[in-house]
Amino acid sequence: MAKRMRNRDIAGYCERLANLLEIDGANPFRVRAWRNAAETMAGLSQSVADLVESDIDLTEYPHIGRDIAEGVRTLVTTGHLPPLDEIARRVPPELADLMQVQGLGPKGVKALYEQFQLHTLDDLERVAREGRVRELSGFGARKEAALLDGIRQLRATGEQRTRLADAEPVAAPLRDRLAAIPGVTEVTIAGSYRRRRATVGDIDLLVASDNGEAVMERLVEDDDVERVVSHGATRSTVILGDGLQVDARAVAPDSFGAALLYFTGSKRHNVALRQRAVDRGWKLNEYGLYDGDEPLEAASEAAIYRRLGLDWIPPELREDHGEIAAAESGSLPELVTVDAIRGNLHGHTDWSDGKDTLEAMIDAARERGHEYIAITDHGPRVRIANGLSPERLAEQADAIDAVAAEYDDITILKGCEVDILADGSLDLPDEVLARLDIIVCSIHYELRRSRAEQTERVLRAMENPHFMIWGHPTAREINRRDPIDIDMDRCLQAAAERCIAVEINAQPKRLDLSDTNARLALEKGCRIAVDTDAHATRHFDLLRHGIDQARRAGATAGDIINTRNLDDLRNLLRSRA
Ligand code: DGT
Ligand code: CA
Ligand code: CA
Ligand code: ZN
Repeated sequence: MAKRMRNRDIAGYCERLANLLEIDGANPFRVRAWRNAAETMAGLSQSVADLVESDIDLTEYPHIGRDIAEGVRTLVTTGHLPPLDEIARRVPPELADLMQVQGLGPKGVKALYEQFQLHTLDDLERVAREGRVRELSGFGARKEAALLDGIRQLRATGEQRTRLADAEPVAAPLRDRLAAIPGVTEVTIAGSYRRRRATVGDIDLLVASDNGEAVMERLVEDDDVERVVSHGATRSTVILGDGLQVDARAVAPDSFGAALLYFTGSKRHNVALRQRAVDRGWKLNEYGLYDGDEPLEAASEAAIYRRLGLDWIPPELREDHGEIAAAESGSLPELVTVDAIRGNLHGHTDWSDGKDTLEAMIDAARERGHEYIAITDHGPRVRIANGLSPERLAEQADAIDAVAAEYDDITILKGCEVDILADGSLDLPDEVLARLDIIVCSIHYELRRSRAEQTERVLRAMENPHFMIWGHPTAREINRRDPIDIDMDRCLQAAAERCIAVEINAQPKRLDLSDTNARLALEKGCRIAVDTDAHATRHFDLLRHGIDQARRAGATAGDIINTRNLDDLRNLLRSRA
C-alpha cells in the first residue's frame, strides 16, 4: 500500500508547482492560488488525506478552489499532481530548488536558465565560480558573491538539525499513537525537544509500559516510519518519512521518573546531577537513585531532585548554566508563561505585507484575551512588503482611530517596524515617529556587512530616542540565513543603558534573539519583548515558541515588557525619550 501522504508533503507539491509556474511566467493569480493552498494545507490540523478519503469537499477550506481541490484529490490518490507533471514537460523541475537559494527569485532563476541552460545547484555554483553570473543584467559581482554564499548555506542544511516547530507536528501525533497502546501509562518526548531547544537532532520517545515489546512492535509498524535502524524489546531507532530520527525506549512505569530525568538531559546537566549523587555516596542512572543496591527514588523526577536536595528544575533550564546551584538555594526563576503575555507589540496587517486586515488582527488578539495590540507595519524602505510612506502611515492612523472607537476591551497602539538603514538612520523622519506609540527597529537589508559596520549601524540607530524595541536583532533564519555579524555584547549593553527592549521574535524560523543571546541580554539588564511578528491572524499562536526561548534564557514575567499592564508599558516605553 502506498504511504499515506502527509499534509506537509502535499503542501510541498503545491509549493513546487507554484515556484515552477512563477519561473514559467504564469499568471500571478494562479501562482498565488497554489502558494496559498500550500499554506492552508500545511497549517490544517486535520489530515488532508483523511479528508479526501472521507470524500469531504476541500473547497470548504480557505484558498482551495475547484481546480486545486481536484488536483489535490488526484495527488493523494495517485501520487501525481497533474499540473505539475504538465509543467515539468516544459520547465526542468529542479529549477524549483534553485528558488531556495537566498536572494534568488523566479525572475533570476528564469534569467539564469535561459542564459546558461543551468538546471541544478551544482550548475549554478559552477557558473558563479567562473564569474559569469555577474555579467548578467540585474546581477553584478556583489549578487554573485551573495548567491555563492546562499548556495553554501543551503548545502549546509543537509546536515542540519530540525527546527522544533517542524518536529512537533510529526513527533506529537506519533507520541499520541503510542500513548493509545493498551498497557502504556505514559509517553513523553524527552531530550532537547522537552528542553525546548530551537532545533532538535533527534526525537527521544520515552514510553512507560510493562510490555515494552508490544510498544516496539507497534512503533516499527507505524505509517510514518520509513526505515527501521534497530528494533529491540525495549529500545528501537527508526527514521521517519521526512528524515527525522526517533530513539524510542520503553521503561517500567515505576522507574519512569529516573528515565525521564536521564533522557531529558542535557548531558552536562546529567553529569552534574550524577556527581551530586556520588558526593552523597549514592549512584544515579536511568533506572533510579540508589544507595548501594537499595533504590531510594525512581518513579518521579521531583522526588529524585528532592532527595538530592534540589527543587524540581524546569527542563528548559537543564543546560548546566547554574540551575543546580539555584535549585539548591531555592532561587530558581519563576519562568514566564504564555498566559502572562498581555499583548503583541510587533505585527503586520494588509496595509503592508500582512495577510489579514486591521480588524481581523485586532479580533484575533481579543480572542486570545489580549489587553492591547500594536500595529507595526513596515516602513517605506521595505518596498517589496509595501512599506508605509508617512502619508499612508497617517491614513492608517485615521483608520485605527475609526476602528478603535468600536472596541472597549482592547487598546490599539499605533506603531511601525522601521528599518535600520546601513548608515544607522531610520527610514522614517523623527517627526513622524514622534506621533507613534510603539516603534520596532529592525534590519532587513545589507546583512553581509562587516562586524564593525553592523555594530556601528545599530549603536547609531539606538541613539535615536524613538528606538524602542530592537526587532529580530540578528536577522537570522534558522537553517537558511546566518545571523548578521555584530558585537552583541556592546549592542545589548547600549540597549540596557537606553532602556531599549530587545525582541525575542517568536516566528519559528527566526527565534531571534536566540536563547543564548536572550540570556546575555538579561545579564546586561535589558528588558525583553516576546512578539509574534504576526503576518496573519493564526500567527498569534506562534507566541509559545518565543516563550520557550525566553524560558530557556531564564526569563520571568517581570523581564518581559509585554506582560505589563498598559499604563506600566506606556511608562516603560516613554522612559526612553
Ligand atoms: P539533540 O538530540 O542533539 O537535539 O540533543 P539531546 O539533548 O536530545 O541529545 P541526545 O538525543 O543525544 O540524548 C538525549 C538525552 O539522553 C541527553 O540529553 C542526555 C542523555 N544522554 C545521552 N547520551 C548520554 C551520555 O553519554 N551520558 C549522559 N549522562 N547522558 C546521556
Ligand atoms: Ca534528542
Ligand atoms: Ca537521541
Ligand atoms: Zn515585522
